[in-house]
Amino acid sequence: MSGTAVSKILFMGLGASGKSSIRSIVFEGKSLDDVKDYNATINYTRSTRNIIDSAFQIFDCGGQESFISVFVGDQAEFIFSNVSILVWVVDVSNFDAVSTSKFYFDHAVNRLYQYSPDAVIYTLFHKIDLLLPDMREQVIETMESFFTSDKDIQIYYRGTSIYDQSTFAVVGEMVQTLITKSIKAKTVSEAIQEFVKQNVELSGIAIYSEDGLPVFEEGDLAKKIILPANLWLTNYERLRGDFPGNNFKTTLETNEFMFVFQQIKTEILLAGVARKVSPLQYVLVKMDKLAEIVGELL
Ligand SMILES: Nc1nc2c(ncn2[C@@H]2O[C@H](COP(=O)(O)OP(=O)(O)OP(=O)(O)O)[C@@H](O)[C@H]2O)c(=O)[nH]1
Ligand SMILES: [Mg+2]
Repeated sequence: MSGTAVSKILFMGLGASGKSSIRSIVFEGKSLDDVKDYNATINYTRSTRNIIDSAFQIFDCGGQESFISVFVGDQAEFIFSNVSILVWVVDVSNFDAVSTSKFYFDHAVNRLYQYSPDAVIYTLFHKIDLLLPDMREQVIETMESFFTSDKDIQIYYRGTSIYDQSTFAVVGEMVQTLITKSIKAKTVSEAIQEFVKQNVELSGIAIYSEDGLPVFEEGDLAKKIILPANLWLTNYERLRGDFPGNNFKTTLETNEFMFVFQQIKTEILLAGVARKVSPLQYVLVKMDKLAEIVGELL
């Protein structure tokens, strides 16, 4: 990586749309309580993360118009260079602000295309919890057709809320695309793929960063792990305090599934899910084996 600048995830969007809430929940382990009050970001904040040998910067840009207009204006080259992912956050509950958001979105996309033509965009229709469940799909559809661009640039659309697992899922998706560039990540990913192929009773394997981001996911049911994994991570410190020692793992059974969680390094959680047709003991042995393989690679 030497010589090349660290790639950026750039959070932009109007004020109070939820950028800093998302950033501090998924990257800084903050709780919902911590982000209840709105504190406007002045200019921008910059932090660096390193997940599985891939370093990236997170820019959280203040959304007040006085700031955004400078970001897409005089500071554009600095802000929009070396960007891997632009995350454009739209507050879906604030209908009045949508056209202003689109106005700056267009400017931002032009700047992105100019300074980081290979970047992709995630447009988050955020605070989806504030819409009636019946309305959500249609609102997202309408917004999608509004937040388009004539530039040749990939735009993904997601409905998100800090009150469910959607923010972790979508940011995990982003981190997955960023880390696949590192050799270590490739090796781990191949090892998990191979393991899932050879052990069909495991229907999903996932590896989570300490913040609860799914950085590897393999198998049909891997996405089901996210909620239990985050609950587990939330309580891990306390559990660990009461039950010290190595090889600490827990299981969770639902009517249909069996989840196994195992911390392989302090900062990494390995989790697996199996349908309940397989005996638990068997699944535990398999997971031990996988923990050994992955532990050596990481
Ligand atoms: N209902 C709901 N409220 C949210 C959600 N996400 C954030 N909020 C609230 O909306 C407000 C947004 O605050 P921030 O995250 O600081 O907004 P921001 O986009 O960083 O704002 P600027 O820094 O001014 O650009 C806070 O009061 C949050 O509690 C969500 O998913 N649902
Ligand atoms: Mg902010």
